[in-house]
Amino acid sequence: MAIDWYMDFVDLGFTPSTDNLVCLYYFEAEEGISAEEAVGRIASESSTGTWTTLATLPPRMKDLQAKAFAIDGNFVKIAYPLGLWEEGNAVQLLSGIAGNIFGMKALKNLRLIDVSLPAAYLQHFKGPHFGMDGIRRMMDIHDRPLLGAVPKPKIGFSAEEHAQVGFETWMGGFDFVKDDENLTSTPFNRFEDRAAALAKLREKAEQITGEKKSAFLNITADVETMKRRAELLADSGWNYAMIDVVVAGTASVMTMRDYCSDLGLAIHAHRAMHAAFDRNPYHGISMQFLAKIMRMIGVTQIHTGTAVGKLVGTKKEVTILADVLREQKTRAAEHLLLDQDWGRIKSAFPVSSGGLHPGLVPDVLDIYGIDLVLLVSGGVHGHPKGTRAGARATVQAIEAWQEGMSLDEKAKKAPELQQALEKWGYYRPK
Ligand code: CAP
Ligand code: MG
Repeated sequence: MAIDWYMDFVDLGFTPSTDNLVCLYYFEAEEGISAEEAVGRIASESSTGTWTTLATLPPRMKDLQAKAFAIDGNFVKIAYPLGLWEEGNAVQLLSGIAGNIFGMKALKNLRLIDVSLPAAYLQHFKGPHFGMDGIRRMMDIHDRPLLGAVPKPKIGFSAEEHAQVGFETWMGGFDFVKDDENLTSTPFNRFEDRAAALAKLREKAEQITGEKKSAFLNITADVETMKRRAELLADSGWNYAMIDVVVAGTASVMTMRDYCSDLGLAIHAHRAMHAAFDRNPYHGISMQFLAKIMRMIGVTQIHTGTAVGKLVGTKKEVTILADVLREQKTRAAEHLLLDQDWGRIKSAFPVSSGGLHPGLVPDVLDIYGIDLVLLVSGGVHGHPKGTRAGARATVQAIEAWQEGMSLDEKAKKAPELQQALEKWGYYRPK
């Protein structure tokens, strides 16, 4: 009598229907396990199966089983019937396609690369409240990247000191002041104090410059505290809230998406901790999968890397991430990406950050173009003449790129850029 039934989850002649969810995985089977058996185990454990055959099965079982239908070397595509999934519950989806399977003894490695979400599944999600167009209208910025900086050191300023650095950042021509991921509310810099101090100086900077200024204040905490902080932000005239979406968790992002949307707040998503599961190319979950789930839930923007800055991430990866967030449709690319039609779901901005300075701005813009939130932090506050000059130098680097001029050429008439290049040149930090 058969002990297991993994092969029931493999059908290499199967063609997915338009309402199936399809996942692309990279897998490495353990010694002694065939590729077909390995993918059958993945399909089984991520849908309806258990490790052994069962005495009784309800009649609907056949219709709910996932099917591994295409094996190409170490890559497999698995189709999941729509009926497996609760409407509008992203957390439940992760418990299936990104759950137990990563710990199976029969696999040496397993990586979830992408999921193709059918219209029938997406219809239960709202996606981003604003979209890139909505944010551009809200900020009145139409022909350049959105620009922000995190006061550095990451944590240590009082609320007043933090707001002063923020003011200098705005006065240098930047649009946003961003909290760092590990700054929430500390005894020396309470969230409420920071929000109030920044709001006062935001008004001053707006009056002086005639430009719209804003901030990404980090509300990350338990959900009830996040709600209170979001209300406070809306009450003091802010239009964004920031959440560390990985550490806060998918469920809380779902709750806060609606809460922030009702308050008219966009969501800046920081991805701290993502590299714990996306850095190993053979195991874990890809960043593009995280980005896709976050767009589906409805963050306004999420960090996607720089390719040239201090943190890992290749140019290819960054380009795919930008497409996943910005495009209405993405076309499959072998072993990298699946087809996706976002339908009525709005776009989200990629955010490029980490180890940037004016000398690297053209490289980042070559990759992303202007539909981008560009964060330059150490590379602004470390400018020899201070924050305001550092922000100016960054704006000048963007202008140079837009004018098709080299930075060295531009620097002849842009002293702040000249000083930045003297300090950092085209250095790529590690
Ligand atoms: C950038 C940053 C961001 C990283 C996160 C930092 O500062 O604020 O947290 O960009 O990485 O603390 O490092 P610098 P990613 O510009 O001073 O490096 O955007 O890749 O998620
Ligand atoms: Mg940071």
